[in-house]
Amino acid sequence: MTELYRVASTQKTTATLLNNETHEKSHAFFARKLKPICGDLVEVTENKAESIINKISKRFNTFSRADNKGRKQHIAANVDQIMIVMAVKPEPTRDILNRYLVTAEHEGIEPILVFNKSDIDSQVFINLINQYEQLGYQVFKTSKHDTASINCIKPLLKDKTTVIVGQSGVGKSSITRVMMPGIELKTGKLSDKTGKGAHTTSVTQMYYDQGLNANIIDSPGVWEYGLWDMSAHQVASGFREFQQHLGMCKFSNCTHIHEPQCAIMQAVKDKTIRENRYQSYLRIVDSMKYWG
Ligand SMILES: Nc1nc2c(ncn2[C@@H]2O[C@H](COP(=O)(O)OP(=O)(O)O)[C@@H](O)[C@H]2O)c(=O)[nH]1
Ligand SMILES: [Mg+2]
Ligand SMILES: [Zn+2]
Repeated sequence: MTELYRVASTQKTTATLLNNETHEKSHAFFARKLKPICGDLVEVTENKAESIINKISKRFNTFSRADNKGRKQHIAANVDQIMIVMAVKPEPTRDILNRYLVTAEHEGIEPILVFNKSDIDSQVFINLINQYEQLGYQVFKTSKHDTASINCIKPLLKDKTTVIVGQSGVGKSSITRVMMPGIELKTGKLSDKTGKGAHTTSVTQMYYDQGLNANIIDSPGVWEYGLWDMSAHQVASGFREFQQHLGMCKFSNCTHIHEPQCAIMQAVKDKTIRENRYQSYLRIVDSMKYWG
């Protein structure tokens, strides 16, 4: 009988594994060309004293980002949800949130938006919260001083694998501590200011919480999040409210930037698409030129 394991973290040629049934921790070697990532389901061969990963199961999706050349770099596999934590302090930028949402739409990862530190100012995010709720996203307002506000999220995590992202200091550890008292997220030190340090992949780590039968994947440094080289069409289809208008532009290859009779630009005029989302779309598409 082959037992299945889930990769909790990887080092150069070894991986920390969690038994898929018992959740017991173990370690195994892998051949470099195999390239397992956090969240992978793997088969292991016991070889004298060593365990070796011999097979990676087909991934149903990946959570990825751009490497420093704009190529898609896989961070974690088989992810159900992404919990995007933002706070009154430090203030988030809208484009980062939208970039995460584009990835989520692409990979079929369910986003959960969390606006934390509401005790400092409960009004500042009202517009943002309303806007994203209207788009159909699950949005929560939390404070670490209000356990009930955090406990509202707990049922969503049950039996799932969730990636948690957010700028350092927004309260990821604080929130996780309330929802999953048994685990302690590591503090990730990055090798450079951009957060794109060489060690970024190796600190991505999956934790199992018995209470919720849930995994949480912490990937410190993902906050400076860049999308890999995508076409305008791919970016547009990652904006949920654009989807119903796509295919209705005069030109089938419309980038929705300057073309005449563009259904997206018309929808912005008609206010069925918010100006700030469209402007964010333009900036994201524009940023793709750096990957040229
Ligand atoms: N006022 C306030 N402070 C918070 C809240 N959540 C976290 N903090 C504080 O923010 C700092 C960073 O929190 P931490 O959980 O380590 O953030 P992380 O870097 O995202 O894991 C700590 O000093 C926390 O006590 C909150 O809801 N309200
Ligand atoms: Mg932390
Ligand atoms: Zn168009």
